[in-house]
Amino acid sequence: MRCFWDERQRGHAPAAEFYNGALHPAAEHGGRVDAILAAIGPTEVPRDHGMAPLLAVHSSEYLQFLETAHGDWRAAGREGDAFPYTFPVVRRRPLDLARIDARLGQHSFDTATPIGERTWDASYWGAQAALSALDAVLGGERSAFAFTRPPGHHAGRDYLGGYSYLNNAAIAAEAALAAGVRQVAILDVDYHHGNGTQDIFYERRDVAFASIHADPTMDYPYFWGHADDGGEASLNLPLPRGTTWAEYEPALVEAIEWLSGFSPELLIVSYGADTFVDDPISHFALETRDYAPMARRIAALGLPNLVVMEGGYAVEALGANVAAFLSGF
Ligand code: Q9C
Ligand code: ZN
Repeated sequence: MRCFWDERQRGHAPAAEFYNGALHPAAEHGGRVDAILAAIGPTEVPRDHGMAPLLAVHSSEYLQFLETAHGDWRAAGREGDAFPYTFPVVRRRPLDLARIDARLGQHSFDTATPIGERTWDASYWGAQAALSALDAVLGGERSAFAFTRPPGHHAGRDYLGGYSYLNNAAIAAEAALAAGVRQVAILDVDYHHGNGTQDIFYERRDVAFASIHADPTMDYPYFWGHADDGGEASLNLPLPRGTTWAEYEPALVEAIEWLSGFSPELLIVSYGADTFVDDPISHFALETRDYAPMARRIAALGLPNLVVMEGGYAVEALGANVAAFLSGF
């Protein structure tokens, strides 16, 4: 399978994330990169598609914020990665404030997603990897893999969170529509609900979104992904902690059947390996041997498909899990 990756994506190297009242070593760290690259073999450098496909999903104000936030943080006299600490939960005035702390709070929904000096550059090239994998599929490849890192499915039109800055799956979906694809399906199999992707297409039918994830009454991102949540064309299948392949597979079959009801012409898979039993921040119980059957079920939809990388933090098993999944296509 053709795989796309740009070395500039390594520039995003967060040291820490904040939760449970303390700083913890970042789960989405650079060690994931070597684990995945060693397992997937040769990769191709993405083509630069410029800003237009990013602007089809994200607001120009948000993209400017991402590009300038770390510089503004440094100019305010701060060290290290930029973190938000105050959030405009009550929005009674226009959010056109210049102060870096106001802008960080305005565009963030958590404190796990800091902005470093090269976060923008890394995210930009990750999105270009997704667009280049889309080119490969539109050019006749059955499947292609974009090693998108940082991940994307928690990022909305004008917000970051969940280690995600640019929504790579959404950017590829919009680019596919712009290229003449009439109906897109996005299947999200990361452990966490893909709230950003759902939000971006909430009022749309041309991009159907199905997600299988940990029940948000127990797990991040809490405010999205409940069974009764969802827009014009979204399906949420929350599953309990401890879910194994025996319980996961029927949900996957349901999601696939639901998506095929939209007669999609292209499938985008948001793949997270954080459903793995030993994932350090997650609580499902899938095994490495489950990922090839999972992918074969998805491939049986018979659609041209593009896989983008989302989460997966058990670094020792990460390469094997990604390779197993891709082998099923
Ligand atoms: N107790 C992705 O997998 N919070 N993002 C973790 C751990 C953030 C996950 C708290 C989880 C974000 C792409
Ligand atoms: Zn995840």
